[in-house]
Amino acid sequence: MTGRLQGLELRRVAMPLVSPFRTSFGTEHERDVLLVRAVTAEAEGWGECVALSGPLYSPEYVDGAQAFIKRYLIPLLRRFDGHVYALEPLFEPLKGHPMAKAAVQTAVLDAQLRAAALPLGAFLGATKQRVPAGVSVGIMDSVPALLDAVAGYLAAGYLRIKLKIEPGWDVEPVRAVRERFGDDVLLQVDANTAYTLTDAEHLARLDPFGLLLIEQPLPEDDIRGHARLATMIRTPICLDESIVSARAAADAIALNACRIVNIKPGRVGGYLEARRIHDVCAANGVAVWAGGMLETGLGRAANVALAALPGFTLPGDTSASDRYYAQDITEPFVLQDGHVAVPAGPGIGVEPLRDVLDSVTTETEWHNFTGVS
Ligand code: SMG
Ligand code: MG
Repeated sequence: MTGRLQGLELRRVAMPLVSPFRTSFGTEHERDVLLVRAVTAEAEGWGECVALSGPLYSPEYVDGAQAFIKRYLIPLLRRFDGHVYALEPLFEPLKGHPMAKAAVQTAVLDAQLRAAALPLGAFLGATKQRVPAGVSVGIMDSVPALLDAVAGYLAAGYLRIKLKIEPGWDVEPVRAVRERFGDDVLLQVDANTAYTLTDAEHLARLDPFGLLLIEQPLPEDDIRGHARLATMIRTPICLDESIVSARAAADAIALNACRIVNIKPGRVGGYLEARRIHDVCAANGVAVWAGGMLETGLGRAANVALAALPGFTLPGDTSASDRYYAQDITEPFVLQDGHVAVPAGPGIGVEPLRDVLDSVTTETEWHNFTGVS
């Protein structure tokens, strides 16, 4: 699995969301996505950069990721003709920018897997053909609006509900969802770093509701705080933003800062590192699940393949395409019996719908690598 790169396309697409998505750090109305297309003589592959428009979830943002790829990764790629694993040491001297690196790595991986006729799931070690789907529900203006949204998702078949929370929108929405839909619904919450350790007593008020987990209550670098919080509340702590590498996962587990880990390949530099985090967690008996960054079908396909690995024992944020998009840029992912099918074809297993892709494209740049010795 090697292949000289003939060039790289950077493409920006603007995808309107079916409804605004509000978290503790902001509201998304439209998804401005950077796509990377890697072209070799044998095949082409796609990678989706999960950076948001602004640096609010993590330090990266989409314009910055594109600039970083252009200025720092493309010069390295011009001479690259190795296995995708060789990209990691090539990119390693450049600090940070995991989402930009992941998008490029995924595009190259997809091209190499397609050339080798190997599905991404098989490459990673997937053991399932379909994965249980959860859904992430944004902060709403009112509890009745939230209950309507949750009712709709449960009727569609989602197997787990995640509520976004923040100070002022936590205990009451959780109580209301439990009262209306009962104790059997798999329910969890995600704070996106909105609390501090001084909120421990307040967060303990979530204990009676039997949540699967509370995701990233404290700041990204507050591992010790999460370990302390874990002794003060009964709800299991899951880390998202804090888990930036397999080493960070090993440390957080050793320090008892989390019992569960959310894995997002973009946050950790790609699917190779994501696979290592899965392995570290599995070796320590820590459950993992697949996170999401409102991906289009291209990014979703790869996430679903990852979620099919054996350590992914909790439903992920691997929703159907129509959770976010009326028109996806691939054939839509659909919910069947609360599950999403793992693509069976080579690489990520899906193709963009060319007309749709072109209709949402706002900018394309082609970087040609041929003719370079
Ligand atoms: O793709 O369904 C999805 C999004 C799931 O809540 C989600 N993602 O912190 O886990 C998280 C957030 C990050 C993105 S919020 C705009
Ligand atoms: Mg999260």
